[in-house]
Amino acid sequence: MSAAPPTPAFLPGSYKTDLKPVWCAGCGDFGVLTALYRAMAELQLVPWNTAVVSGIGCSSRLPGYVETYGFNTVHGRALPLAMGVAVSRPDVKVIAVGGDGDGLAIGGNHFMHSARRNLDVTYLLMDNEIYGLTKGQAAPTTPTGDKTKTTHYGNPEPSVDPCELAISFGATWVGRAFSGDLKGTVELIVKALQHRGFAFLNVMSPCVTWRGDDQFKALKAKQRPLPEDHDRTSRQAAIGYTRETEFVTTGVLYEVHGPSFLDRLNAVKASALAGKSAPTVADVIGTFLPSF
Ligand SMILES: Cc1ncc(C[n+]2csc(CCOP(=O)(O)OP(=O)(O)O)c2C)c(N)n1
Ligand code: SF4
Repeated sequence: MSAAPPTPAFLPGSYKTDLKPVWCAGCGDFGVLTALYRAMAELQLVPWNTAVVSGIGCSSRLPGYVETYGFNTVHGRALPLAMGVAVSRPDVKVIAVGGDGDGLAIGGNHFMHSARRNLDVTYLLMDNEIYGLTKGQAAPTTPTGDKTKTTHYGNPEPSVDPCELAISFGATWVGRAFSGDLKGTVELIVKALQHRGFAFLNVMSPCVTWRGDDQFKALKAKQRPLPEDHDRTSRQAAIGYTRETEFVTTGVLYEVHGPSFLDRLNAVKASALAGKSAPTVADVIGTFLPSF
């Protein structure tokens, strides 16, 4: 008789804290939290070697609900803090989370440069196309023409596609998920966490209070998976799935491998210790470790 499989050390419930989420009933952020618990359990992430970092917003409350080290920082500043943790404690898995306002408006500069640096951070953007916590103002991802608390006659501004921005600035892993699709979101968070370097997952996460039930229904109706033959190493192919209006295509849009920020810093350290004035490109590439 074969032996029973060993019980995993961490179950999804192991990552729950005593805090009860205060999100509105039906908020998409519940789906992201559940998916994160499951993904962490699948990878057996060790709580005391994991840090979840956020800015300010409804979505940014998430670190309080995850049994790891956590920071609920300042609006728009999740990524600078995540960078500090990542470079000072390379042994810690760093996960940054937050809303579209937090990450693309006030924190937009940090988002771009984290992607450019290929920072060793997994970034989960919980995109509800609105400022939720502050009661429904238009955000950078609010579609043009949509009525919000601050755009009574329809949003006159063009919106930004977070995945397009991440790819343009050099992120090495970019995916899109929908929090109403739990299984798909778990799979994508697992893949994002396994990537070495900046992994950006834009999770469409409905705000039932300020965008109404329609947002959930519209996203569900528009969701479709990437075709099997999608070339995820092609920027052009990936960009083709951004700024979509008819569909919300979910999956890994883009994935390439290259030196991460820590790899580059390690190359600088090695050069300095060897008495060289600066690392050569070969020094940096030589330290490159492929993603597992
Ligand atoms: C420096 C600063 N500016 C503005 C605010 C007010 N503020 C708090 S949360 C927020 C936006 C929240 O929207 P988002 O980041 O999209 O997250 P959500 O609440 O939708 O999850 C704003 C403008 C703040 N707390 N600090
Ligand atoms: S206001 Fe919107 S984003 Fe905030 S908890 Fe409620 S449903 Fe979620």
